[in-house]
Amino acid sequence: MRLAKEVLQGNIKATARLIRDVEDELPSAIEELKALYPYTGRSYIIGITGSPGSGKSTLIDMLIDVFRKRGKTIGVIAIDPSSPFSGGAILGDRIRMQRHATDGGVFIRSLATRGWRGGLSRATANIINIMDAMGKDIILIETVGAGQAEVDIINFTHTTMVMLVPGMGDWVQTLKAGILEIADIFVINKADKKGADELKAELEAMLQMSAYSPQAWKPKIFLTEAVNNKGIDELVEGIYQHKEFLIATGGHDTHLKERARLELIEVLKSSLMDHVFQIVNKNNYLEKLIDDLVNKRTDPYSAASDIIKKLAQEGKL
Ligand SMILES: Nc1nc2c(ncn2[C@@H]2O[C@H](COP(=O)(O)OP(=O)(O)O)[C@@H](O)[C@H]2O)c(=O)[nH]1
Ligand SMILES: [Mg+2]
Repeated sequence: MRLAKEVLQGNIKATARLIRDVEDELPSAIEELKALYPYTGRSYIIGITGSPGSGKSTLIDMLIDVFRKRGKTIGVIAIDPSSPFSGGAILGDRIRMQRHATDGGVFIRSLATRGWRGGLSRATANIINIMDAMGKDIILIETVGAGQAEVDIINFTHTTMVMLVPGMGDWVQTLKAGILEIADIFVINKADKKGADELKAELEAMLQMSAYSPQAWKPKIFLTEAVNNKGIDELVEGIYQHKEFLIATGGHDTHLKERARLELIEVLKSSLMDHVFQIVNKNNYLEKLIDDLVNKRTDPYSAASDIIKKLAQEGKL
């Protein structure tokens, strides 16, 4: 538990080391995570989802500035499909956020979307918890919102921002991914480009057609030019408004509960599967079952239930 202690003191080296150990799935990392858990649940978590190139990293860079001026410490987790399984900051993000690299109040990590045996959302949850325990006031998570795991990550965030840019392709793609429903705030970035106002009108019309209950939060729309540092203060105000709304309506507690539920289920799933694979890999049991399936001596439901019976017999359940 040596690392956990140092993480709690805000030690950057120890934190980076623990994140690496978590990525490498070292058993010792689990012990450190257990020791940190009581100190989690204090950060305000903000998700930014949008297509690659829409300007998420650029916006985060600007948001860091505003939050730092307000005295907040920041953690950033950039989840990037193009990033190799390295754990280091990927080049683009490193360039775009490098002016904060020497600021001890800012901690930036990139996560690859592939290579997570225990699942991307569990990996993200672990890294959120580490930054949270480290004492970061705000954690910003950048995702492209593509796979299911990335949509799941939204369950960890207090405020979810969906970024759009002028141009139909992006708009349709977002609709398809079904992430429209999860937005607390829409950010229309690259407002310097043609079509931003039309996109805003289109969005407004769409929101008007959606049936929000009177008590519910109605998504807000902000126009930004991240690269020119325009519209950022207004957006930050919008984030704070949503935060106030959450606190006033008890959504903050609901969020903690949902986060705890998701974490437990994720860990449960992967530990159960670990046990399952220990059993089925023994004596070629899995291969035998597959053979039985191919030869129609059994069916997937009966085979799965046989595996669960075996788990119980071996005292794993
Ligand atoms: N024209 C314009 N370009 C922008 C704006 N914001 C970001 N960009 C550019 O868009 C490109 C992609 O930005 P990046 O932040 O890496 O996007 P990400 O993939 O969503 O993280 C970069 O070249 C940025 O300089 C903006 O408001 N207007
Ligand atoms: Mg980026």
